[in-house]
Amino acid sequence: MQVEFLGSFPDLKGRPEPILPEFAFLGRSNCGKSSLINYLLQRKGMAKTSGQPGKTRLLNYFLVDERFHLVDLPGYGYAKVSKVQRKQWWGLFERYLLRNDRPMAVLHLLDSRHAPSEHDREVAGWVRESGSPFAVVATKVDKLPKNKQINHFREIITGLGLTGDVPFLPTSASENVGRQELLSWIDEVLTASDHGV
Ligand SMILES: Nc1nc2c(ncn2[C@@H]2O[C@H](COP(=O)(O)OP(=O)(O)O)[C@@H](O)[C@H]2O)c(=O)[nH]1
Ligand SMILES: [Mg+2]
Repeated sequence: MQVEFLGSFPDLKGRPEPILPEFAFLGRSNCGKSSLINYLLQRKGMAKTSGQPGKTRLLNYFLVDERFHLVDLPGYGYAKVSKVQRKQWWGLFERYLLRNDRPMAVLHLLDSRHAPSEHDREVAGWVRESGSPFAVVATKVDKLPKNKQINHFREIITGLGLTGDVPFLPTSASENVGRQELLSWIDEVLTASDHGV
């Protein structure tokens, strides 16, 4: 896999031109987004992982195999930020998701151990509203006992009100679960967009 970092952007202005489809990675801070991106790309330090949530405040763009853009969005739901900043982030997510000036798809990440939060549900609403193809990704499944997984998955599915046609992808960046499924879904979306869908 060939990966190139294209830059970090504080806002929608100045982003790479919408020539290629882009895949946005979105999730609550600490849900495992940076780890999942690094796992997917098989690059340790591509997206910054950190124990300090709320660190990534920019839209980070990567070019993958000269075929699509991967966008690492700031994590939401981190408590220790100012009201003003929180408002700015929410504005940014909403505009990013609803702008619709480019072909895009969304991977909405949720930590598989927790039921969806109010924020998760709000974001899920915007994702649906955007009309973009999306998949829900349950992260850190290695932290769940096997016999409990199905209950946690169900909690996420019903909590977000997902319909049966929404791909639901269980993953673990640390135990190598779900990478092929993620890549297949991305490939499916790219193939569909090649055909003008
Ligand atoms: N056990 C386990 N821990 C994970 C996994 N993915 C991320 N983590 C841990 O969860 C914390 C947050 O991960 P990070 O990728 O920085 O989350 P982000 O804030 O959403 O980007 C870190 O301590 C990671 O090591 C996983 O698949 N399994
Ligand atoms: Mg991160």
